[in-house]
Amino acid sequence: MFQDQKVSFSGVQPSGNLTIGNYLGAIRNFSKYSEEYKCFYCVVDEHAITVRQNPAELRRRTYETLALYMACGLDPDQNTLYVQSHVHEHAELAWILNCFTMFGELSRMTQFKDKSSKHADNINAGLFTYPALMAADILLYQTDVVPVGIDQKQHVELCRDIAERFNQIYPGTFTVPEPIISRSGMKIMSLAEPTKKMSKSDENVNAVVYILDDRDTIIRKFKRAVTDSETCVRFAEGKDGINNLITIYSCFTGKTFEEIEKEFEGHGYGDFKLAVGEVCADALAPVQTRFHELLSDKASLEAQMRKGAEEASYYARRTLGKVQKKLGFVKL
Ligand code: AQP
Repeated sequence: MFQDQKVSFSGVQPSGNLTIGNYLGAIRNFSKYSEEYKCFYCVVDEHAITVRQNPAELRRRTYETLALYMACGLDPDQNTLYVQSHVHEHAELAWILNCFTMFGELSRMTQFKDKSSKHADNINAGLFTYPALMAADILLYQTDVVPVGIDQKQHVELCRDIAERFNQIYPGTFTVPEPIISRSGMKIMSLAEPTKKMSKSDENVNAVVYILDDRDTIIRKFKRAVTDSETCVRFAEGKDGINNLITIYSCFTGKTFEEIEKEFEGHGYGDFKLAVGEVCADALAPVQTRFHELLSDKASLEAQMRKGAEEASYYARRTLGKVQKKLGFVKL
């Protein structure tokens, strides 16, 4: 579709204030692909409504997520940045792919199990079929690579299975994508319960560092992070809290775990936590400055949304048309 240029696609839900998990696991890595790949990065608002959202907040966060994409270095002239609900082909292809996705496959998805236990009063069909919509997002653009955090790997693998199943019946329809989990895409865990993923929807704000937290808040949250009763900074089984802090420090500094252990030899956890807070705050400061500049100009953000949606629709229409034709839908 893009004359030999490979395609990268990924998305983030505007389902809460974005965390350093979203930043390190996903957004920060997106810009690496801009030179080599044709890139589509989407604010996936349709995914967000699988959990109840406050309409005003969803709207605000949709603008904010787009602004954060740009503040994290995604140039809208080099990347197609857009909002999922502005390109209706996502929902249309999702319905079709639902018919090629098995109940058993969806039942095995870890995220469905986690979210249905968290939202026991609202286990809706959308939450269950979320991976079919995600497959549609990816397959619409004949995507080659999907940069995601490791928590989303299972969904990308299901997307591959769906694409292969569809291609077996209707050969040559979809490119089968690969997930890309970068070193810094390791799972960032909650600061309060380090066996649990850091999530933007966590009710405990002290468990989560948000991209937009101010410096003092970031340092305070790291100071309070749950660790263990030892004092030595080393990565080891059972030391989930310290392992998480070492991972975060490594992601922000590029240092290996061994280098970090050496750097903090003879220092206690207090010094280490402060250092993690400081590198995190330093790295996020320029992102925050740029974010506030971008957010103050809503008209430009809307123009960007419109441009992104037009670009994305052009390609999405082509794939959806091909799929409909292969299925035998009548075209007028
Ligand atoms: N803790 C994390 N560590 C590494 N990567 C992460 N990602 C999310 N949390 C972590 C990556 O961020 C991208 C966007 O995620 P999403 O918004 O589509 O949904 P999610 O994975 O469900 O993220 P959250 O923060 O946990 O959202 P809520 O609380 O709304 O469910 C993905 O690439 C993801 O891997």
